[in-house]
Amino acid sequence: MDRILERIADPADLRALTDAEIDRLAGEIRQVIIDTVDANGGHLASNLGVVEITLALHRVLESPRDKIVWDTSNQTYPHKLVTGRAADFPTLRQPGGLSGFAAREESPHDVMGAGHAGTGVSAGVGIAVAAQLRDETSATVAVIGDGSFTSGVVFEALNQAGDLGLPFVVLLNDNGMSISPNVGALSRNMGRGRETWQPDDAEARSRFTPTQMATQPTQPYADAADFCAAFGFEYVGPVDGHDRPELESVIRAAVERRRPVLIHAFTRKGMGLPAAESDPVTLHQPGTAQAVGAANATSYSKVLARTLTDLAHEDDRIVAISAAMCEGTALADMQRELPDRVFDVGIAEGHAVAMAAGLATQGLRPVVCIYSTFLQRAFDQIVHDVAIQNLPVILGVDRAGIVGDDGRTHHGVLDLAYLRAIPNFVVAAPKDEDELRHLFRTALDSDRPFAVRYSRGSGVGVPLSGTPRVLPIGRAEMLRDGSDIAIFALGWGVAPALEAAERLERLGVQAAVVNARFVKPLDRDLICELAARNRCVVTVEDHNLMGGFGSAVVELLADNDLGDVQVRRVAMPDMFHEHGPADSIRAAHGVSASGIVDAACTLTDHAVAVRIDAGRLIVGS
Ligand SMILES: Cc1ncc(C[n+]2csc(CCOP(=O)(O)OP(=O)(O)O)c2C)c(N)n1
Repeated sequence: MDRILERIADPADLRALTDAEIDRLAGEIRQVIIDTVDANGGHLASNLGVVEITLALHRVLESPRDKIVWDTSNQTYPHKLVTGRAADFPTLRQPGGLSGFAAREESPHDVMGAGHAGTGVSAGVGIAVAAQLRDETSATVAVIGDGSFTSGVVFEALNQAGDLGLPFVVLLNDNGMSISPNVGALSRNMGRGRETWQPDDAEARSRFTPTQMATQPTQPYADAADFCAAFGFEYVGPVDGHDRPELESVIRAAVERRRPVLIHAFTRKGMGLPAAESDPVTLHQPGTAQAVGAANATSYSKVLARTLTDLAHEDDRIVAISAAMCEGTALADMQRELPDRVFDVGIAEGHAVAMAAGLATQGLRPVVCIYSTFLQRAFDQIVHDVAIQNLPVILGVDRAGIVGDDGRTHHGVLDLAYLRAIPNFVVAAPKDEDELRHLFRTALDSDRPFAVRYSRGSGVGVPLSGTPRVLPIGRAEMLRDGSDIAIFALGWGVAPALEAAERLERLGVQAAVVNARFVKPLDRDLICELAARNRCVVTVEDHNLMGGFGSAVVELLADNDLGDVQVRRVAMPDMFHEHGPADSIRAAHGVSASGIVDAACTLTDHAVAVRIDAGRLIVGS
């Protein structure tokens, strides 16, 4: 039988389908998503849960004239499939293929790109205001998950939209889950009753016929309605987020109100795939078999969680904080052992850091583990609440560097630039998972604001040596001496730097290799001494060029009258990097052992003449 999906070139085509055809299409969409994620990895459970919401929205609204903003946008696979991208869908998350998120350049139906949670309602407010300014009558709907709804920025947006009385609909997709079970009072109170809602039980479902627009919701939903009313929003719900005809009528009515309306839909994360319904945490974003980092080595996150747990058993001042990422940062491991010492604050990175500052004022030693990319949201709290107060808050900057398939919204290539500019901070990166343990011990011992950045995935596979020890702050580690060139490497960069030094040696070039360990403070004496001696320097890091470790070295040399030393910085160029396997993304920009060799060979000053000719290394003149 021909697939209906093949007939959907544009969302307008959905309106011509019968109910039976639409139901069949929902099944086809689920199957395509399951098959594609199986091959390419990606967000599975979130997408299976929004199939009916997507179909209802696209049947009622006329996208792209009407605007649908997908918060976070990791749940846009069904949307992609019905907006002309079904044929390209097998390329999802592949190099050069479709993004795993909404992407403005991919389709006019992706009115706003995203990847970070909580911004969709604000973008929707901007779009609705723009329509008003232009006297346009198009509708604006923002779709947001209950996990993302915990982001503080959402409330700022609701507050303004309600005040302006904008014609604007927020569709809250409430499945009770963030990546882990959702946390917080709002989720608990608004979600009351979710337990008795059963999408596969007709009798239970009948209790969830949508509240009519003008009808007062009954308890327990009065809480949700009161919450919305306080923000100037009309509350509709809860509605069954898998009952497409019902959703269509509610969305149509809400849009026609031409005022702020919040539709509260209950959905089941992973709907339609029993394995995803019963384990939406694991199947939130299953990966592919492709490993990140050394095979059989433990991940940096897991090593950190183990270390922190061990240290926390001995030191009751240690507490850990996660912003909705207990699984990803592995703090879930610590939570299982020391549940009272780990706080999941929801998708609230700014709050996480400011809360840590508060804890530190009371003599505790908070460790906040956040992915580099999400830490961007807490920049002011890092400056204002941690650094200016000079409080001993430790930032575990997870997923630092290129992360791979999630692409440009998720790469952690800016943290050095924004952290090393902040007075009072120590900023460090370990060369391997064992050093990660020592750096955290050092951070806990230091009584200072301290950030440690580490890569996604496995460590390099070194054994973990005994009890973590305190390292001297600001001291680098000389790994190998050499008289022609000095390679200063940071974190991830150390392993390829050592490999490059060996290859250079075979070419007759003696390279010194230094594990910088600290970006701030830099080891001034060692770096200047080696630079002065070799006159040729290569820096290596998994970060963008601008403001990174290499920039710090160049500044140091200039400030110490070594501005004439030749420097090549191996780092990612000043751009947003696409999705694909992390190693290939880095290698495409010379951030690899070969790239370091190439960079070294372009330095004109060193003792052995080595040059690149037509892509080949030529030793001698
Ligand atoms: C600022 C920010 N912090 C953390 C994340 C990681 N993250 C991606 S999806 C997600 C859970 C979102 O839950 P919800 O919005 O309820 O959507 P669901 O997947 O349950 O449909 C989290 C925490 C993020 N994308 N952005």
